[in-house]
Amino acid sequence: ANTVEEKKFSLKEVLDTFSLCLSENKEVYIEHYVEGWRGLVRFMNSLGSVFSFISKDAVNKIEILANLLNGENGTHYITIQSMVKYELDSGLVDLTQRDKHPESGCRTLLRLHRALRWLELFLERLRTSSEDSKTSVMCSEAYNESLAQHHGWIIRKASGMAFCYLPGRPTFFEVMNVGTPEEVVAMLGEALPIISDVYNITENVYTQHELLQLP
Ligand code: 1PW
Repeated sequence: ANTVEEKKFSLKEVLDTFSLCLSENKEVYIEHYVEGWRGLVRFMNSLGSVFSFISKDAVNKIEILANLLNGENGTHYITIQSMVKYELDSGLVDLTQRDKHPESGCRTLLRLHRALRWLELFLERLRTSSEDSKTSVMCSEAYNESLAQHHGWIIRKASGMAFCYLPGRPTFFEVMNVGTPEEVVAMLGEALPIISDVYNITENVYTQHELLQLP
């Protein structure tokens, strides 16, 4: 009977997905990166409808990458490294302004990459927070330190408003569905180095190819 029962969502499984992202020689698999993001979106949606505004753009970008991966040139989209090489070599990236290739894999993944930094900073704050810490404050601090620098003021305002609707720390920990607060903290301690690894490797690839400012 358990097989038909809908599997309970756990943030641990989502974060585990990111550990599958890294190949032996530290390349980042787009398949698992996208899968990790699908999980994060499910998590965001479970926080309430205010967050569907935030997740909507992520969903759109996830689909763009999934389509490239499943498309006729999909073999070039196995890893972030192979995607960057392929798109640059084939002139498929708009480097100075959005023009012929408004939805290149490189510029699309860059947006998720920046958002992953936000997630990393936010989860690190949650991990080291005390019982009376405010999730909305931790979330906006993490946002201001990272993603906000790439957003115009309308999105910044809207995001700031959405953060105010985040559930408090106890509920937030429950929604993660990992276990006791101590278990959540331990899980985050294991997951964060992996997310940070994926982030740093991607950041290096983008830095090497001077792609961090793609329009
Ligand atoms: C609690 C879990 C938190 C996970 C982090 C989720 C990040 C979601 C991204 C926020 C998106 C806000 C609205 C969209 C803005 C877009 O303009 C922007 N997209 C992103 C992902 O920053 C830039 O994309 P664009 O307009 O250049 O295509």
